[in-house]
This record gives sequence, C-alpha cells and structure tokens, in this order.
Amino acid sequence: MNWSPASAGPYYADPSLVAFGGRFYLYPTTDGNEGWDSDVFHVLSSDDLASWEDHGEILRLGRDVPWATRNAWAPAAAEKNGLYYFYFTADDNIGVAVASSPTGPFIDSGAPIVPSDAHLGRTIDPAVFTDFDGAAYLIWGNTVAHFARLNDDMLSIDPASVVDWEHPTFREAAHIHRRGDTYYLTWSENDTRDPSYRVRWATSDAPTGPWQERGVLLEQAPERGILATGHHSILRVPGTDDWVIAYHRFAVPDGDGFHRELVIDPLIHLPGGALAPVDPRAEPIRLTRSAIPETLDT
Ligand code: FUB
Repeated sequence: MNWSPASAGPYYADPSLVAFGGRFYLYPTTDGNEGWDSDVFHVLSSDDLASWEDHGEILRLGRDVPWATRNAWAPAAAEKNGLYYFYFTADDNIGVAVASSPTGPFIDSGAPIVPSDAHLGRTIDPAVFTDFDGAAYLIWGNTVAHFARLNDDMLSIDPASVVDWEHPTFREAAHIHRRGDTYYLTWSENDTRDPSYRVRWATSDAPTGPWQERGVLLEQAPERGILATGHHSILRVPGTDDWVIAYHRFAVPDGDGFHRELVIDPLIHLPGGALAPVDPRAEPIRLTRSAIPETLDT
C-alpha cells in the first residue's frame, strides 16, 4: 500500500527517533483526532531514514493498559540488555511497557512510572537519555521539566534524583543529547496548535544542568508553508558523527495542531559545539508500507 501522509493522513506527531540493531525506529503520537484523543500507539521503522514502514499497533490504552483509556501521547523508547522499554503518556500519567522486540508486543508494567500530580506541571512527554556510562534518565514535563535517574530495572525512577527545571519559554517536549563533553537540552516553546510552536536549546556540562540558554534551534518557515515546527527528538546516526532531528509540523498544505506530520532534518553541530539553526525542509517522511486501516482521520 503506497500513499502520502501529507494528503489525507494517517497523521503522526511527537516523534521519538531511535536506532536499535542497525535499524531506525520512530515512536510517535497517532494524530488526526480533535483534542489528540487517540488511545493507540504505532511504531514505524526504516533502514535509511527516508522510507518508513508502519508496523501497526504496539500498545492500546484500555485494552493493554488498564489504568488509562485516553490521550495516548508522545512516547519514547530505550533498549537495555536486549529488552525494549516504551515510555508513554496516558491521561496525564507516564507509563512504561516492555517487549523483547522494538516492534512489540509491549506489556504494560501495571501502573504509571510517574503518576499524574506527583510533580509540578502536567505529567506528559517522556524522553529517555542514556549517558556514556550507561546511566539512564527519564525526562518529562509541561511548564516544568523534570530529570530523574531511571533505576536499573528501567521500570522505576529514583525519587530522590528528581531535578526540576523551569524557564519562561519551556512548554513541553524536553529532550537531552550529548556530544563530547557537552549536554544539550532542547525543548518546545508555545502551543502545538500555534504556528509559532518552535524548539529552543541550552547546554550544560552535566545531564541535569544547570543549563545555559542558547536560543532558537528550529522554527516555522511560513514563506514555504511550514508552520508549528516542534516536539522533536535528536539522534546520532550510529557509527558516524551525523546527527538528525525528527519533529512535527502542521501537515502541508492544510494541517493544523491536530493534523501534524513528521519531518527529519540534519542537525549540525558547529565547530565549538554550537548548534546551527535547523533549516526546515518541505518533504515529510514517506510511508511505503502500512499496517493501518484507513480510518484514522476522524
Ligand atoms: O500530541 C499531544 C501533545 O501535543 C503532546 O504531548 C505535546 O508535546 C504536543 O505536541
């Protein structure tokens, strides 16, 4: 089955881009629902970052996650010792599910890893950062970002390790990557329904800050019809010093904050470590094979 996701969906947003075992995987929010009221997660995979296969459902709230039924948003994934951990937002809690394959099936851990209201701000938008020494961190939040050490089981956090971070521009989608001795914190500013939704960046010499703000990394290009560029993830292409940033934008030409599409652009680290502003390009990712019935655009 071949189609363009820019035409009539399916729509995906909030991409978490990772590489496992020589293949790329995208874990997104299933979009195209007024109010982002999806209850299902899919995974896409690719061997070249250009053509993507949709493997279909990997987790469904209610059926696979008994403690939540709505707002399946903004997942992230990590691998440890041959197991794959899938972190997801569900009704303003963060959950975690485990599988022996990146494409699932994922088994929910039974309860939120971060319950709603345990910390300041909304409990949404998990990301995982694994440092060079193997220490893994869970990052999440809306209006207040939180950084916490994941315990060895990857199914729980150390509550004593939680560091909060507030900034006037921080809305959501905090993400950390490291190149050399520099840690980069990137996040989304403004509302995902607003054309001005965009990504900012900061640096530190430690994974939980303090952070020095560095400016805007990615923003709309309205002259090309590109709006609301945000909720990203950043990946180093394994075995190289090439980096990419996956993000969403309003689907072109007629998308909005509930009809978003995925884009992957190069991310350039300049000599000295500064990030070059991302030049948003016109083409969304291409789905060449899909397991999805054509019923997602509600
Ligand atoms: O996709 C639902 C929500 O919209 C996400 O949790 C936010 O980051 C924003 O992209």
